[in-house]
Amino acid sequence: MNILFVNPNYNGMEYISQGIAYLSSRVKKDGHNTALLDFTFSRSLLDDKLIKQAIDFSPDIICISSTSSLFNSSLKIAAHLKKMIQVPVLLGGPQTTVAPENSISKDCIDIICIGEGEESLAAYANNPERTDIPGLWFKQGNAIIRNAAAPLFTNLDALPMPDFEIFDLDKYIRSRNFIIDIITSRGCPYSCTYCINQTYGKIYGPKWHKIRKNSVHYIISFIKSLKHKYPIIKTFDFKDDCFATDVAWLKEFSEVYPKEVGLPYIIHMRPELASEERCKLLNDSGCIAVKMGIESGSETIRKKILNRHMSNKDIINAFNNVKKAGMNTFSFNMIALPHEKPRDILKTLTLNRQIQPGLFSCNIFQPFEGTSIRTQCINDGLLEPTQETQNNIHTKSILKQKQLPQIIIRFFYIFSGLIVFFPKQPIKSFLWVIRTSTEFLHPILRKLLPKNIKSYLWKLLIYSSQLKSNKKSL
Ligand code: B12
Ligand code: SF4
Repeated sequence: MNILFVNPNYNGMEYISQGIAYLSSRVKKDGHNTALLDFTFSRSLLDDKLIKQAIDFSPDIICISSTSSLFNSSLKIAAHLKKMIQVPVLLGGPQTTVAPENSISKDCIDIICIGEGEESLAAYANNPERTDIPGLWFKQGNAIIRNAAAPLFTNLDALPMPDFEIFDLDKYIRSRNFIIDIITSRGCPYSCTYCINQTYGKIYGPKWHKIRKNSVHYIISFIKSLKHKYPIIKTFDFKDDCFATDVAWLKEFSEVYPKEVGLPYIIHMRPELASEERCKLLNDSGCIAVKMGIESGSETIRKKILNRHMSNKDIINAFNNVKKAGMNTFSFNMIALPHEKPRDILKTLTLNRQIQPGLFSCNIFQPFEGTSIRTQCINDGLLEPTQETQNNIHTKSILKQKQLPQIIIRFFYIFSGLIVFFPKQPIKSFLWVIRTSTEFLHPILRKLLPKNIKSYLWKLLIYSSQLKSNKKSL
């Protein structure tokens, strides 16, 4: 069967979709052909060149991978492709997992996938007549066949190595300053109220919260093959929800990685896990930067609204440990959280000011479907149940909160970097304000300017921060 994947990440961030990479390698293992329409570098959802590629491939099925932010783009592409290629459209990814009913209700979608899709897609490709495939929902006339999710596979090493060749990898690597992303695990032991891991927990039960990890051997073999094929790669970016949970794994990795790979890498971790021992293992093996979520500087909001139980002291210690070990830090934050007051936002910015992370991001909170925080927003009268969540993280809050008017949110959004970095890091704070101010002007600027000024400023901020760390040799 010819399987056409679509990455609707139109004009988006240049990160590899690990989901598509794993799905493609899994179906190739069973002898199917795959191709990808990747909108990441495209400036139009109706890109003629890409559409021609799709027709030339003559697919038997169109497989779109979508987050909630990309749902509208996915629908536009699906509707357009359907006019030209009369084959079923299968939509999968976080969007269908968190909002299956809404997703299957759209005319241009024929099948959806709930949860992890490797085995479901392989089963469909091997027998497209079946409608009892675990993990897939099918439209049949006016009826919908809703099959339960496929059982969670526990041995990640049993999956063939992800198919990165399906992407224009050279372009991805160059566009991100020679960094490439990889994932070594699935699942997260925590259950923050705004995160998809809660939904996965409901679908798969407690098994989901027990992290499944690839063996060190599997990961090193994959990285070595990538490094061999693409010697331009300078840094690996591990996109795991929580990279360093398993100390035994980390010890083994930190022995093998420097000898066998020897390139700098970046990870994401919970602040509670940033012990001196873990930080040393990470730093000694080549980790140059650790990204951690602070999310809110108010302990009450963190505990009661976000289900994050670390104290401010834990967070400060975590950032100190990472810095002391010699690595750069990156903090993630959200503003305009439910019931947040201006003084809570100030607490978030003040905590970051105290910590002085190498880089920080501060986005406007969005209540994604399927999360318990969204249900709470609806129950508390802050949100209409029918209100869809799109990607407004840089523009506005969709919550109705009298104590936090949009103008205040915009003020904090624009000046957050200034509050955090000035005067200690004046250039960074200045660049931040330009970047956040242009987010609002982005739609206008995009029409006026030949290039995307926002993305250049953002890259300048990130790379100026990473350059410092990249100097460190292993
Ligand atoms: C890496 C990552 C990113 C990267 C790359 C995204 C990408 N292309 O995958 C970057 C940095 C770009 C990113 C950005 C954002 N992200 Co992000 N990101 C992740 C993260 C941490 C890992 C994704 C991953 O690689 N997973 C592993 C792979 C194997 O799983 P997968 O992609 O889900 O694919 C599996 C299934 O979904 C399914 N599947 C997927 N597609 C398809 C298609 C078909 C046809 C089938 C059958 C099955 C199927 O099968 C796959 C294999 O099992 C996830 C959290 C998570 N644990 O998933 C958040 C996550 C996807 N991100 C999220 C969010 C909110 C964002 C942002 C809005 C945040 C922001 N501040 O801008 C942006 C939006 C970006 C966008 N264009 O949509 C949310 C999405 C929630 C939602 N309802 O959509 C997640 C789930 C995190 C969370 N807290 O809940 N993100
Ligand atoms: S720690 Fe991160 S990945 Fe885990 S549940 Fe919380 S937000 Fe999600």
